[in-house]
Amino acid sequence: MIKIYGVRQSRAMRALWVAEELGLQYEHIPTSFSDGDTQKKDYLTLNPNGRVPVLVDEDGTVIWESQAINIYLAMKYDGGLWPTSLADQGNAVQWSFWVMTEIETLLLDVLLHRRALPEDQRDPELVLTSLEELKAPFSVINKHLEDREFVVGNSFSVADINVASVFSWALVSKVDLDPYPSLEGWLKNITSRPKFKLAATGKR
Ligand SMILES: N[C@@H](CCC(=O)N[C@@H](CS)C(=O)NCC(=O)O)C(=O)O
Repeated sequence: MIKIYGVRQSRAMRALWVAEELGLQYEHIPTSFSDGDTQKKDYLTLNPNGRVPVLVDEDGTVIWESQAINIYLAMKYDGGLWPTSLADQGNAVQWSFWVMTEIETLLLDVLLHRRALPEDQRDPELVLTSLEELKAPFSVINKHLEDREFVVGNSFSVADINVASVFSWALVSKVDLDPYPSLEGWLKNITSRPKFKLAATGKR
């Protein structure tokens, strides 16, 4: 059976979301990254980076990097998450790289320093500079979504999951999305899917 390693309060949630959307049978192994589980010898043979998530497919294929796992699952398992045209497939990869390189680190700083870290370890200046830097890429996707319902093509795909799973940190950290109404509307729509909630909370 497919195995997905990583607590759901981590980037493993992304892989759980795809697995749920595809209706896959899988085993969730809630490996924690805060109590040393990811540094154990057996785990490091799966992912030498010592991070979650990791996917072990039923044929033994091992994939790490959350967005790569999602693309792999969408490509392999029929469920409509992998776009059909080569152009849309290329764009799905493009937006997945984009969200990781242009958005993720900055938004993680906002999440950590506005919400996740203990108050005495937070740096409000870093939040302000990160939010400033995010204005340009936020405007890029806001414009892209002005005349479309989904990130790629005309239907929900792995591109929506990969981009929304990073942008969901903006919701948790209460980033003001009013200046980006298309982004905000799309994000609310995608994160209102029952399988998003199930992957994030474990509750139906
Ligand atoms: N780029 C990687 C990042 C993975 C990552 O940093 N995961 C965190 C949890 S969300 C982790 O395992 N951290 C453990 C550590 O840094 O030691 C991905 O998207 O899969």
